[in-house]
Amino acid sequence: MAMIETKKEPERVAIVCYSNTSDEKNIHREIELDELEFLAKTAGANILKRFYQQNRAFDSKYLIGRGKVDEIAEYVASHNIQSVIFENILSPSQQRNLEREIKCKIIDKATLILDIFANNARTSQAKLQVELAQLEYLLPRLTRAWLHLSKQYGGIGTKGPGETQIETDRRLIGKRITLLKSKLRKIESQRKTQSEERSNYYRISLVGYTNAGKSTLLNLLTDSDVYVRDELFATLDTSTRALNLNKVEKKSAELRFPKKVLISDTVGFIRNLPHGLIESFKSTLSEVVESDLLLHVIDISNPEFSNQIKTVNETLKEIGADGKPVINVFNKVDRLEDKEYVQDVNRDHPDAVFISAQKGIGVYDLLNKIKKVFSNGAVESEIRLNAGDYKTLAELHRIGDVRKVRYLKNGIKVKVIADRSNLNKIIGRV
Ligand SMILES: Nc1nc2c(ncn2[C@@H]2O[C@H](COP(=O)(O)OP(=O)(O)OP(=O)(O)O)[C@@H](O)[C@H]2O)c(=O)[nH]1
Ligand SMILES: [Mg+2]
Repeated sequence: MAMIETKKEPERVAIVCYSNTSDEKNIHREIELDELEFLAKTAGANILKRFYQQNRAFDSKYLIGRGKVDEIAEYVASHNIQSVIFENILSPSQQRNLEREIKCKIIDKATLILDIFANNARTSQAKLQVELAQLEYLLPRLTRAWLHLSKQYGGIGTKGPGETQIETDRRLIGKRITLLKSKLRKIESQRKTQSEERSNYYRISLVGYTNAGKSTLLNLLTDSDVYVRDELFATLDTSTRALNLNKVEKKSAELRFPKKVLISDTVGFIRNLPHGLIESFKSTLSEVVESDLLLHVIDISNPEFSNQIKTVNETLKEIGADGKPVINVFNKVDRLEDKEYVQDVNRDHPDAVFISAQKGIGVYDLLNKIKKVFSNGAVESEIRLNAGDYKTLAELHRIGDVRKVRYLKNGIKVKVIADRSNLNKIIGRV
């Protein structure tokens, strides 16, 4: 029997970006719209038109000007557009006003990202986190009009919370939020136990802008098979694997650390990530916060990489993971036509490593660099711990090379070689 694949038609979409700064050459406008278009495509949209408005007084009713609203409405009507997606975050009332005038589903960037997250969540933790973020974000937006529209149009922007939940009243949604939070707390405490078991390990996290190649690099370094896609937010769950640093020849034989190394891959960051989302993903990201070293993966082939670095650094600060040792890993060098470009970038980032996670270029450089961080940034220090503070002693064993331990009547004296910033954290505490 012949099987005919019937594929759902992609939703017909127009995208809109509003900016109140002037941008003469329109560089940013194109870049912002490119990224929004990539997000919308990931969610299953067919983008037929871009609208842009800049350098115009802010209109609290529609965000964009009335004239632009009419222009979009006309296009939507004549081209059978199903949704209009805004790069900007819309207030609930702006969304309602726009929906009324443009007469189709209006989606903002936060809703779009939540949608992709809902599609990509695999583990129960990720699913709970996404549902929580959706409910908290959508709660003030759950109006009759929105309900009506979401039923009518389906597709992007309506992938959950499930209709049954939408139909219950806000009090029930409030209850659901409380339940989700308590479930997440339980998962978090389990994770903490797991994390304590891991305290004998030196921990590395891959961080970076979405689509930079973090998962590809994890696979390369650990011979794993985690999900890789040319999509934004392909990864939502944290995967942790053992990393064998001794793939590299032992040159600095006198240093015996780190003994056991774990490396984790996690959700990527993006410009203007809605704050509530970061909030609800904090426990996924706690792996990053607890790491001893971060590998910041950067897509060198993306012309926006400098801004992406900024975004990542800001997000790291927001989750409380700044100030850790970081190696900047410029990835996708195989995509560069101009090989001298690497040298230019290297000049601005002298400590960076240049690799292709896909082609396996530069891996040994990277592994050596990781070892170097352990040894170069390392200082020898004598620390005095309180008597019986075996927990800190174990931590010192984990992060460094403990050379000498003397048990005194009133404390423990430890001579250790370890990375300066990791060591300072411990010294500041004891
Ligand atoms: N040409 C080239 N492509 C790469 C390289 N590394 C990764 N890619 C591609 O880039 C895309 C994204 O890779 P991922 O590893 O999924 O990126 P990620 O940072 O984990 O992305 P998210 O999980 O979505 O945030 C995939 O299509 C990869 O095949 C590389 O070194 N060279
Ligand atoms: Mg990934």
